[in-house]
Amino acid sequence: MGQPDSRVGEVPERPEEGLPPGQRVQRGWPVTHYGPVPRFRPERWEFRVFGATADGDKHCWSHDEFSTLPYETVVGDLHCVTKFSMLGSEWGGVTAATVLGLAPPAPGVTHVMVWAEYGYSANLRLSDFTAPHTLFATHRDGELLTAEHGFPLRLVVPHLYAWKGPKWVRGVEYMTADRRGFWEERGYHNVGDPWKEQRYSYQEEPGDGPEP
Ligand SMILES: Nc1nc2c(c(=O)[nH]1)N[C@H]1C(S)=C(S)[C@@H](COP(=O)(O)O)O[C@H]1N2
Ligand SMILES: [Mo]
Repeated sequence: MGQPDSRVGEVPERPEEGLPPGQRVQRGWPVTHYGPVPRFRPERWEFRVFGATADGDKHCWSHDEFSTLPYETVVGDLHCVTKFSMLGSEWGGVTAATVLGLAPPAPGVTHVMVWAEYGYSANLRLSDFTAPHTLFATHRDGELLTAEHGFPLRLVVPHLYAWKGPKWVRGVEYMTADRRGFWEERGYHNVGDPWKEQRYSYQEEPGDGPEP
């Protein structure tokens, strides 16, 4: 553990195209999540970057402030571990790289926990988070996200299974050691690469997960 450089090579520069093994394309865009859809209250909403930041401070953006960050688009697929895939969406929003630039992590950071409403979370290797196509999305194919798809903000990590992309995301915690998120604690694979069919935690190999 604690050797992020050795893992950077595993993250593709751009998400691979096509259908990962065991997946199928379905018409439309189903809604998949655990629990209720949160109501968006702009005056209570803030986006927080905390944990092991370079300056030791917590960085917060109100919804108005977050809306002024540069808008960029990436093309990426959504692969649900239940075998549904949606290919070739254009996601618009703020790249993780932008957030990392505004709130840099401390040198020892190896992983991040992305936090959403109601305590949903997903852990990512820092190398997954810094990938150029990892994006906090407000839009898909030019349209604002609907509430059930994560409005006002969701994370998209096109090279991993979609549970790694929290809807209703509220912040990022920089971590100096790995820790399992919501589904990773409930039997899903710690890394979640769909091209390797890393679906369940029993498939994990040494180095894929936090030390017990
Ligand atoms: N907050 C939150 N985000 C979540 C989930 C969830 O349960 N809660 N489910 C994930 C899973 S398993 C999938 S497949 C995608 C589904 O996104 P969609 O409903 O927009 O298709 O959201 C992901 N993000
Ligand atoms: Mo999923």
